[in-house]
Amino acid sequence: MGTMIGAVLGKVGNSDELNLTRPEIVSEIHRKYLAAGADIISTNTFSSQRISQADYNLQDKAWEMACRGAKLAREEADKFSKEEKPRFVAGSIGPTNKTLSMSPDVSNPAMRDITYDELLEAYMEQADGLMEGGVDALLIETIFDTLNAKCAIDACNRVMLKRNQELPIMLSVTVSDLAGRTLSGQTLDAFLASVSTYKIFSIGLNCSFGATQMKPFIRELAQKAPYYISCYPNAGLPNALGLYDETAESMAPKMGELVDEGIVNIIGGCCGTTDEFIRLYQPLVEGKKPHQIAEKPKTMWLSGLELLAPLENTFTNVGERCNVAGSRKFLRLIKEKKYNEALSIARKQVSDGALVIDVNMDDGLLDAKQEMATFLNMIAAEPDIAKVPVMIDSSNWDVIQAGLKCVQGKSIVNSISLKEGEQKFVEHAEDVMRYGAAVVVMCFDEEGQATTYERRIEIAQRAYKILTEKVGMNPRDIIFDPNVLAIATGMEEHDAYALDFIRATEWIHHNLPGAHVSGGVSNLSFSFRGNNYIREAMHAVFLYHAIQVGMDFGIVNPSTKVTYADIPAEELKVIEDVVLNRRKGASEDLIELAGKILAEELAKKEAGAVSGSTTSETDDRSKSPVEERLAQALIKGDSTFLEDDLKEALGNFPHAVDIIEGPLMAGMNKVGTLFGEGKMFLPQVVKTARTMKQAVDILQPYIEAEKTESTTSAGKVLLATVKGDVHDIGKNIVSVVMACNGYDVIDMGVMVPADQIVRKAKEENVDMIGLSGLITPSLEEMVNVAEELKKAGMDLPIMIGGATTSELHVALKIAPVYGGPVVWMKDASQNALVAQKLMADKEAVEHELDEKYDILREEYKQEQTKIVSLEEARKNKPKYEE
Ligand code: THG
Repeated sequence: MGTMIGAVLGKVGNSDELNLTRPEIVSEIHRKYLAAGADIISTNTFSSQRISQADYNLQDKAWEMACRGAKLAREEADKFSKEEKPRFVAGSIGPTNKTLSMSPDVSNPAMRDITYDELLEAYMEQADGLMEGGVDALLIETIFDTLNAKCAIDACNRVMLKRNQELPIMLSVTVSDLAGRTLSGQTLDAFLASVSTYKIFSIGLNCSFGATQMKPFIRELAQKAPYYISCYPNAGLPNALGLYDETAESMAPKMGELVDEGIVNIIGGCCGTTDEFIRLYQPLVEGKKPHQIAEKPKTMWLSGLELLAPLENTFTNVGERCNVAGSRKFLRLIKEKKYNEALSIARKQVSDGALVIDVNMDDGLLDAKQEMATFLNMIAAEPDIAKVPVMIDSSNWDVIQAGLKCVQGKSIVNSISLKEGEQKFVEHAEDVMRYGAAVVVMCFDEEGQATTYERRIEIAQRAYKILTEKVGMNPRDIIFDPNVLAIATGMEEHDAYALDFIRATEWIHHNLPGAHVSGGVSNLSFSFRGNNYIREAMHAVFLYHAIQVGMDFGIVNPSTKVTYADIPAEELKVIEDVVLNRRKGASEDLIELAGKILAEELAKKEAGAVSGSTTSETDDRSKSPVEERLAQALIKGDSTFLEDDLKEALGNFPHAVDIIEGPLMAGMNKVGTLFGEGKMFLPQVVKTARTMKQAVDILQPYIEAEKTESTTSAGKVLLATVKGDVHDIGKNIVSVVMACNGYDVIDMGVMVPADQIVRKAKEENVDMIGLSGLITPSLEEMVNVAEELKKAGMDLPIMIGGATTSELHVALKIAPVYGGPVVWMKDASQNALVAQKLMADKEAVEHELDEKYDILREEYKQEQTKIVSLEEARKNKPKYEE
């Protein structure tokens, strides 16, 4: 058992710079932890990479910071290290301040702040600095975006290869809601799938929660992750003031429970903990049995936001429709850049039961690389699609790589083959592993496509050997595609194609242990284009036989209706004769049958027996009132009927803006509640925000038209997300609501420093200022902004909003340092109302606030004295009671 420390220094300000400017402070902290008994200390290098350091214009010092940070820890660890108690240094690598999986702009979901390659370079520089400084392990921590984490692992592996030295890689994830998802929306088991191709030493959780809240998730990791398990929580959840309530004494028994349950190997502390915590954790692990590593998974793991499992003895259908070469409609939508409609094709496949979706952008007139990235980035913002894994389909390796750089799940590369020789094949396979994917291997080689049974199995066998023995790929991550080719084409040499595919499938299933078999099923029936019934019937028959002998993946149209059992006996006989090549002349019979069926269908259509699509969905919709439908649209983040519903609602409300403040805001609040309860996760909330924005855009012309009646501005508001924080969904909604209420809004964006807020407020002579922030350090920054405003002689009203803000914090910390009114906003729907009150009678509001805050402060003081006296009482407790 080992104990370790977590992120030692706070994340406010540039603490990593201390490695260069005040090394003695950092060394002193390391010494304290070592003296407390830590076996592993982590370096003060959480943000020592050029992306985060650019905030301080210190990007060119990043390497040095990482290296010096490692050296400081190394020196102290070596001083304490004894043979019976060696001390180790884990090089801390944080998530950076940018995310690869989410858009910084709600209205442009395909946008990203940074590219995979930029991040990779920054991580490589950091890992190199850490290794140069002599760390024993690389600790990728506070992971909240799996794509960032995969990029960091990729970087570490490359640097280790370059430096010819292998170090253990430790991963530590932060779950950010009670449902156990990461901030970017992945479940923990989906995360495990995403990193399953890498060599990893340990995995665990840090930050976010206290020990109690983490326990069920640690238990899950211990059960499923085939690595050592670590856990270094915060000192409980931060309270209303952004402070931590747990003490070393109160935390230790909780950490002890994890040890006693045998679900951890490494424990330690994160935000809010100190060396004192480690001192008390140390005895907890002595002589205790460490967690026994879970067995390696015996099935294939794939994931999107969720895990696709178990993939054994089941058939996995891959939706074929998001393919520009396989669907004229999809091609047209991409060409016309109608991405939302293109997304609805993906969504329909998932709701029709596709477990994976294939995406292919190979078209001569498209920039396939660009389109692949755009579409996958757009999917990432659609949780109902992104929950499933993607199959990245291209015959151009650059396009596949571009796709891999956009997905946080464990996806499938479609495809690699031996057609350009063994060296290229190995290179591509290694790329597949370093991006954390599984792979389709086509039965092609230097001589071309395998069309016979013998060639198919010969190539599969050769590829299997190379992949498992030379590349070190897990056979479960290999999917062979023995080439589904068109049959009944009128050419005799094509007659055995399907049967040979099926025979090859059986051989692979029996002779290449662990490997899977897939095929592009719709290829089979190309010669029956236009005759969907026959095509579907042929696919059903083909799958019926191929699945029986081991085909466990198939690229198909998930919306087909014809099943094997539906096919009338006499039709079935003909189709089966063709698919299984049972007799000569069967093809001709099938062609004849197809002609007959087509003629029948035409006759039916002419008779007016249209079986058209059902209208049940529309019927269901019109049953509920429009207000309810609008709220639902927001909750689901679904804008399909938004325009119609809003037009209908316009008839029910006197003003367009009432719809925003009424039903739309009600929907937003419901989303807030669901999020708080862990029933929704961030990407879903982002979708809601986007739908809200779309709704407002639709209403905007009506609001403008109504405005001309009263052209005067209600007031001028300045909005900003404070420095150190990039979250702006809430702020953007406030901006919309305020604008709709007739206010002139000056939105300064995110990461806005105090001095700029002060300057702008003066220049523009605004009536009030709204400060927004989501993370805990923003609380401190808001106090700073209030102080700066006061120094500049201002006393305009300040509105405070954002997830970690609280009325108590405003009362205790912000209001006292400021001369004017500071109002806390529970949610975005309140701003307009409060602003109106402030404009009407600022003094009255101020007076009301003063009274309320006095009461809050008094209550807090009494609460505090209670706590202190309780602690006193505990200390003075007579010995025999213990
Ligand atoms: N193996 C692997 N990947 C593949 C294939 C394969 N990817 C592409 C393809 N083959 C599988 N996907 C499709 C998608 C659509 C069709 C066939 C295969 C198809 N489309 C209709 C047509 O062309 O007639 C649709 C026409 C339209 O809607 O416009 O048949 O074998 N690894």
